[in-house]
This record gives sequence, C-alpha cells and structure tokens, in this order.
Amino acid sequence: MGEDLTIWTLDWVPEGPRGFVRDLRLRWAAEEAGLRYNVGAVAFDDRHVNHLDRQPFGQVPFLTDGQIRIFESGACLLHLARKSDILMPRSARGEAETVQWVIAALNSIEMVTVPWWFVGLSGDTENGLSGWLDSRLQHMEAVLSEREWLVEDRFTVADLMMADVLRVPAIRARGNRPATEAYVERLVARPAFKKAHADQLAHFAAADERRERG
Ligand SMILES: N[C@@H](CCC(=O)N[C@@H](CS)C(=O)NCC(=O)O)C(=O)O
Repeated sequence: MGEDLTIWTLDWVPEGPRGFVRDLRLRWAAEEAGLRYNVGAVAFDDRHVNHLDRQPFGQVPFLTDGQIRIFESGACLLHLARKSDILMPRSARGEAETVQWVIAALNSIEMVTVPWWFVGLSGDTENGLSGWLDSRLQHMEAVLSEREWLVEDRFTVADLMMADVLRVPAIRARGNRPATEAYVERLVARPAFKKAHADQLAHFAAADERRERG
C-alpha cells in the first residue's frame, strides 16, 4: 500500500522557506508511522499553472495514494493517520480529539500566525494582528502548561501539526511561553522530524545543483 504513496512538493524554493515547506508535515507523519513513500515535485517556476487540477490554489503539498488525490496538509495528515495508530488512536474519543486539534492548529492558530507574519514582513511586527496573535498563543500556553500531548497522553498527528505551526522562529520568539517552547523542543527532537527536515533540505539542495548546471 505504502509503495503507491507520493508526497508532492515543489522542485525548488528560495532559501527562506526551506525547512518549513508544508510537505514536511506529510514526510514527518510518514516517517513516524514507517509508511513507505515517494516524493514528487512540481515546477516552482510555473506552480500556479501546472498543477491546479491537483491543488486548486496552485500550492503544495498534495498527496496521491493509488487512485486517491488530496490536497490541504491537514486533510493529507488525517488521511495518513487512518493508516497507522502511531499517528492517531483508534478509540472514538481519541480519533475525535485528534481531528479537533488538527483543525484547531490550522483554523485557530495558523489562521492567525500566517497573516500576522505576512503583515510583519513589511517591517512592522507590532501590527493590527499582534493582539489577536498574542491572545491565541497565550491560550495555547495555558493548554500546554497542563499536558504534554494534546490527545490521550501520547503523540498524535495533532501534536505534529500544532508543533509545526508553532515552531516558526518569529512565533517562537514572541513572548515568554515556556510550556510552548518545551513542547516545540520535544516535538522537533523526534527522529522522524529530524529525518523529514533533513530530507526536505536535501531535496532543495539537489535542485540548486541542477539549476547551477543549467
Ligand atoms: N492550507 C494549505 C497551505 C499550503 C501552502 O501555503 N503552501 C505553500 C508552501 S508551504 C505554497 O505552496 N506556496 C506557494 C504559493 O502559494 O505560490 C495547506 O495547509 O496545505
């Protein structure tokens, strides 16, 4: 089954996003679960025109699994989670809570962190979104002060997603949030994260060499 699994990313990106392109979420999950997978690439230079049939916003990642094609990193993670109880418990409650926290990471945290970060690119990290951001981060700090993992006292894809959203340097640097920092440290210390991260960096480094050769 795993042999048909392909995680799709871009063939190349500039230095800035390397190590943070969201295919890393899928690589990380597959590594945690020991799922075999291929990595496919779409051309950065014509990303908005050449794969809209597979990702309607012209973005990555997307996933193919035999005849199944899906986009959105959260949907892809939950698809992978159905293949292995390493990624999501099989109890009804554990499954419901995993889905809940994956969506919370995307829809209550990342939906604030990303716009804040974009607005801050123009130089003003204290902008109209800062109060909203700090409030969300403080609520997560309160949650993480009371537990090590989000679901059932064990690792799930919910932690993978939440940690990936929170590990962005500008977010980590925002305020004194010791429980969140310890959580992020704990998650990125996992061998599966390190492998996924190193593999993504190697993928883009190989693309540099190809581009230099012309
Ligand atoms: N909500 C999407 C966001 C995907 C996304 O932002 N992808 C970025 C890379 S991490 C991308 O493809 N950027 C290129 C672009 O938007 O042109 C998901 O979670 O999959």
